[in-house]
Amino acid sequence: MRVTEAVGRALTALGADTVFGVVGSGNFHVTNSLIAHGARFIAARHECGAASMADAWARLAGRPGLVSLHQGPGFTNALTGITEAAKARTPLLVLAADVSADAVTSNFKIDVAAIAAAADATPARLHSAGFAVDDAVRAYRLARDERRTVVLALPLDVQGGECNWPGPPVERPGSPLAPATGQAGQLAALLAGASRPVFLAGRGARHPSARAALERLGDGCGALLATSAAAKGLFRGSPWDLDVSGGFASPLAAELIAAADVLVGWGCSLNMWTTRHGSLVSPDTTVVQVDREAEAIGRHRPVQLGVLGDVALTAEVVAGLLESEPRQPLAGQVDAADLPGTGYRSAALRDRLATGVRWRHVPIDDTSDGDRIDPRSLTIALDDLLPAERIVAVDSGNFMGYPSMFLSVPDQDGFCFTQAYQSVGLGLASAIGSAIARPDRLTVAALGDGGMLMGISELETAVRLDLPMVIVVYDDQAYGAEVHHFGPDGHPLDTVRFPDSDLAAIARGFGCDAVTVRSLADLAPVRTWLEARPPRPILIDAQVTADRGAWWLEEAFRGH
Ligand SMILES: Cc1ncc(C[n+]2csc(CCOP(=O)(O)OP(=O)(O)O)c2C)c(N)n1
Ligand SMILES: [Mg+2]
Repeated sequence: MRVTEAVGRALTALGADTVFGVVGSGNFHVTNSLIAHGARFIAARHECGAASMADAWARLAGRPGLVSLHQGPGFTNALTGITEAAKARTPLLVLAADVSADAVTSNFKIDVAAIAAAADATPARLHSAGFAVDDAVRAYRLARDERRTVVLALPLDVQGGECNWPGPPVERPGSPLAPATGQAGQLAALLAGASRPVFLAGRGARHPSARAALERLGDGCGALLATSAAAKGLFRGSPWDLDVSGGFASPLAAELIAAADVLVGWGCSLNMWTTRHGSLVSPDTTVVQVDREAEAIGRHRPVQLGVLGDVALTAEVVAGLLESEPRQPLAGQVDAADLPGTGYRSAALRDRLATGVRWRHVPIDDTSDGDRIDPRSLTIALDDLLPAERIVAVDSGNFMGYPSMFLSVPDQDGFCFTQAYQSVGLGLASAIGSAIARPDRLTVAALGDGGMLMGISELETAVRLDLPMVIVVYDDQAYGAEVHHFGPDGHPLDTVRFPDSDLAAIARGFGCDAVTVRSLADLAPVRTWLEARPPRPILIDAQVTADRGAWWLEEAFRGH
């Protein structure tokens, strides 16, 4: 059997059913082999878009995404998207064609493994025709089981070789990592004695089973429930949900998190973003980190207790320990979650959260002037207008807090936040990947004008695929992040300001519906579009006010 045939057969047998890419001669046969064995191929218009689509798709599908690339420039074009995926620990298998071993003078020759490693990805290679299936299966499993972005180089001479089909790969499912008894007991004791426990759930907790286990444990010890941005939505619907911790935290959420006496990170790195450079962790707080990877524990900040274990399983085990020695309810009260003195929870706090924890509860001084719209009012109006069953995909820039804070999402699969590399320009492609992964939901891409124009080639992909998605552009005709960062010091800003480009007209040219929005009344066509849901995107070119930088921006620049 030809190697490309065997590799496609093996990968689809492992469950690879969706492949993103741009096809050239080097990945033509392997892509067709994947298709022949049942995979769906999504042709992107730029390799970086293909990588970001696959990244978002994998985050929502919960299994490895596949990217198929031509050798040389096909691979390097994809590098920013690959780096984002690698830094976010997205399970991704990049099939990167490569020159033959003897093609030392080829224009396409680069050191694929060195570039992959330099971008935080894991290099792998088809070493020979005889071992090609083994190499491909190992690379897929590494991506899936270790949540790695693996770049599998496919040399053309190996691709063209012949091999024997070894039969479909045999799977041996692993079991979740149980916490050590001593560590689980220590955590149970800490939570039993906590007056104001707060859980911070991160990317490693993005699963309904983790939510169920954390809610059970939270009920047992009276914890308030927050997430990192990567896990936004996980506790949606719980009366104890504080939403996102960090720069995007609402004032009430930040106040409550900062007053915690025990803070437990669950599959959460507790990095500078989630802790607001540590300011959300008071010096007296006991910090605990639960993670299934030893090197993650204490990596970003010191912790008093590290628990090595799977999030859901550890929460179940600790909940069981707490339940075997329950707190004593006060006389006459039956709902333990309402008990004053039961951890952080009380009836009064529940009422305070219900009316004060969301950003839209915080009054704003609307800066809309009829010609330009306040991005906060715009986003609140969209939150009301758009169906609740949604996925919000956010690009990078000054604008990014508005959708992150004012658009609610239904669960842990409602927010696609490709910000591990802080690249501008990935948002549209990650929205497309989200829309493909979850056609049952409305995908909302939230972009700046800079990010929109950087990734614009994928607008053709969204139109070609008939994707009914909403693309909101917070259009300030500038790289606003830079304007607000450097402007106050009097620096010249000509390099980061642009003349108006009519993004609505450009989008119509691609085949989208489009509307320019200067006031809330201009959103009427969006309502009509939502009622009709035509099989094409609608782009909202929102001419936003930009008198001052967003309040999270200074926070962000401290991290540069
Ligand atoms: C690929 C890349 N290039 C440059 C930057 C630096 N940068 C950060 S935010 C930003 C401005 C983005 O402009 P826009 O998308 O319009 O969002 P705004 O800040 O105006 O809200 C730039 C250039 C980056 N993060 N990534
Ligand atoms: Mg802008």
